Amino acid sequence: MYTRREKLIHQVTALVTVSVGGTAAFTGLCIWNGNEKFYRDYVMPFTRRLDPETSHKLAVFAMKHRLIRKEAKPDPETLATKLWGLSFSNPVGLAAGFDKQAEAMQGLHRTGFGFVEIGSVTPEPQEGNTKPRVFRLNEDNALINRYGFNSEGHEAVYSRVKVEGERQNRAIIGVNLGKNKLSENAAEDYVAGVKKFGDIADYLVINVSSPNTPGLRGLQQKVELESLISRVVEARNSLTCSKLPPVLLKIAPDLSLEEKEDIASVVLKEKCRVDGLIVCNTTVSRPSNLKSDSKNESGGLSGEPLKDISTQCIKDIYRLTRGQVPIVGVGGVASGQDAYDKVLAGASLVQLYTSFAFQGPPVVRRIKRELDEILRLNGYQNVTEAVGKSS
Ligand SMILES: Cc1cc2nc3c(=O)[nH]c(=O)nc-3n(C[C@H](O)[C@H](O)[C@H](O)COP(=O)(O)O)c2cc1C
Ligand SMILES: *[C@@H]1O[C@H](CO)[C@@H](O)[C@H](O)[C@H]1NC(C)=O
Ligand SMILES: *[C@@H]1O[C@H](CO)[C@@H](O)[C@H](O)[C@H]1NC(C)=O
Ligand SMILES: CC(=O)N[C@H]1CO[C@H](CO)[C@@H](O)[C@@H]1O
Ligand SMILES: CC(=O)N[C@H]1CO[C@H](CO)[C@@H](O)[C@@H]1O
Repeated sequence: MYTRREKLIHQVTALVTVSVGGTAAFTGLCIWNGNEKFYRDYVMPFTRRLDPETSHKLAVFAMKHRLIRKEAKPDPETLATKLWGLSFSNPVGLAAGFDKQAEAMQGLHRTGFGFVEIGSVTPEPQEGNTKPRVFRLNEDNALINRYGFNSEGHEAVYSRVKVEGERQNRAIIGVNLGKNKLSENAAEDYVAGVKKFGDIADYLVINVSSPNTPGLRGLQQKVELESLISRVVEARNSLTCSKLPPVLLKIAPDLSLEEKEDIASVVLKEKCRVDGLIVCNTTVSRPSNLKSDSKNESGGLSGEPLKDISTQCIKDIYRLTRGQVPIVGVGGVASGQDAYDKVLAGASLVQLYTSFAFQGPPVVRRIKRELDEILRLNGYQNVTEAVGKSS
């Protein structure tokens, strides 16, 4: 019989040998017993010493081989959410970019996420930018990335999603569609994605995340947007599968009010009527209070510094779309209160990435527990009742 402390030491030793011993020793993570403190005090400080891309790979590896305990407790009734004909047992999803190649969906599902968004996936395989391309801003609880959409391409990713889709107890899977860097025509790449993944994705995502194309302003930009979205919606409507997947549009936080108004007015049009908006992507802005050395790296900033920017963006979009288009709120969610703030601002579901990178799997359970408590405390029977209550 081991004491608690001996067990911990054993766990830490097993984990530390990862750096030298490779995969076998990595099973040290297996012993994880759902202990938030263990993660906070040992696992995450350890992974923080690795370069962030390696630590991301290790995390995907752990999830892929399901080196985590299955969340045994069923989600509380308060967190159950129905949207697009799908039944989410909880509204906390994993944002795009963590499981880009769809390798770890089952492990992520077992961790307790209510849904998992894979990708971005581009039609053809592509390498992305040169390394280093991810930076950890430890003092700011933030990341900067300029991955540049490394993707194994439609074919490879499709075959994995298909396997997951045929499982009994499977994750709700969103597929985030990207465009190839060298592609001349973004709409064509998205349409190809709709055709490829339409029959197996629970929802599809396209992005208009680029803040603004220089030289393309006002009316012209709006016309472009309209043409892009209508082509994607039309491609979805012509699918022959039994259930048409909802199409969501992901937007950047770095939009002027005018650009937000344009997007809102476009998506409310009949032929551009998307089923949801994901608000938001990373920001190219750099809030002046950033402390970490890497703050001057170029790329998209995520995590805590994005939190309030994102919540404000959700409020704006909820108001501009008059609550008629469901919103997935994402950006700096790291606690139940953060998730609740997004819901009050107008989000029906939330997603996270950076807090998962910093805190590991226990963050999911904690957010769910806290959100459940906060909802009850405020007299809400479920998440849906609280949507948009602060807007
Ligand atoms: C390393 C990294 C890679 C990402 N890759 C993608 C991507 O491929 N496609 C995408 O739509 N969003 C991507 N994102 C953005 C996230 O999905 C999310 O919108 C953003 O990080 C804000 O959430 P967070 O503050 O919880 O991280 C990425 C984010 C990070 C940190
Ligand atoms: C949330 O509560 C409302 C009642 O306020 C109810 O109509 C709805 O069905 C509930 N949603 C879920 C998913 O249970
Ligand atoms: C998100 O934002 C980054 C810059 O912050 C941009 O490079 C990227 O194209 C955007 N879109 C997606 C889907 O990530
Ligand atoms: C992954 C992906 O396709 N990202 C694209 C998002 O949209 C902008 C244009 O609005 C492109 O520049 C990105 O490449
Ligand atoms: C992209 C960039 O300018 N990087 C610089 C950020 O600042 C550090 C020092 O803090 C430099 O080493 C980088 O070259």
